Amino acid sequence: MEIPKDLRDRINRETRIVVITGAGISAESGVPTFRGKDGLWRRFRAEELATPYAFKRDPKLVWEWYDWRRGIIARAEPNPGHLAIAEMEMVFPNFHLITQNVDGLHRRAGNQKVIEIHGNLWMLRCTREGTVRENYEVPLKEIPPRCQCGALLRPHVVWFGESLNPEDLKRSLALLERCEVLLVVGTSAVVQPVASFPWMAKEKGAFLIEVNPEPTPLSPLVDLSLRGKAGEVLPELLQELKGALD
Ligand code: BJW
Repeated sequence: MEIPKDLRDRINRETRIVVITGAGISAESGVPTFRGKDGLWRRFRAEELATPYAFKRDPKLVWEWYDWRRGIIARAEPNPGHLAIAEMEMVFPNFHLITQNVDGLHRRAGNQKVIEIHGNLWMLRCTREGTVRENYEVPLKEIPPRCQCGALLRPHVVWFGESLNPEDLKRSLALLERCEVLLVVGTSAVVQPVASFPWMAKEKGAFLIEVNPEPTPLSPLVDLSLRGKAGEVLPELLQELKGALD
């Protein structure tokens, strides 16, 4: 891989780099993505389960889905794509990561400057009190799990039709406004508002890179399209970025 000169010219120790990731970064760790052929659980699509309406109608079904996913993620390990992004944080002091993933694998890989913009499935929230606690029980003893107060617990994640945490959103928008290089990895770029983030960064002059084996609605916008798996492309890209510092 050789990166274009206009990208190379932007790279120095101070370059403000933002990475946005989606489910594709964890695919090589064995975590199923949401859309495409891997996206089905039983006969349901994510859009039918990741909603407050689905939870209200059938909390047991929704929790069975999360329990299944927690089981897979508990056995999964960060892959070379996660590790390359963790190393980027060490190499570039002005690096930030915005992930749509709720699996926690970026933190396990070593990233600390992470905004988990759709939440984290190892955190549970009381539907009555709003209190949040960690829970790593796999499988869950009780489905659906309950708070000591008797109310249902729900995953501390953002479902369709729900607002994102305003503080996370504000921090993300501030990072996008100032970033010089935006790397978008493993997302189908259809779920809002994150799908709009690259457009905002581009408008402010960022250099956009996409890593995905498939084209997405973002592909026509980007300056550099790297077609391939994150676990293969990102370690190479990291070497190129480090090489540009010499
Ligand atoms: C690889 C790979 C490899 C494979 N290497 N790559 C404006 C217009 C229209 C609609 C809306 C709008 N604003 C809001 C909406 C409604 C809605 C929305 O966007 N709907 C669209 C589907 C149309 N958005 C919301 O409701 C959001 N809330 C909001 O905006 O509040 C204000 C508001 C509400 C209502 C109306 C208007 C305003 C909240 C969205 C929350 C999304 N939640 C989920 C579940 C989180 C919890 C959980 O995980 O259980 O988040 S849904 C699911 O999709 C999950 C993901 O984070 C998200 C994105 O998916 P992602 O990561 O892109 O995965 P995939 O599977 O789609 O793609 C994987 C990609 O990887 C593919 O491209 C592969 O090719 C690639 N790949 N292997 C690299 N090895």
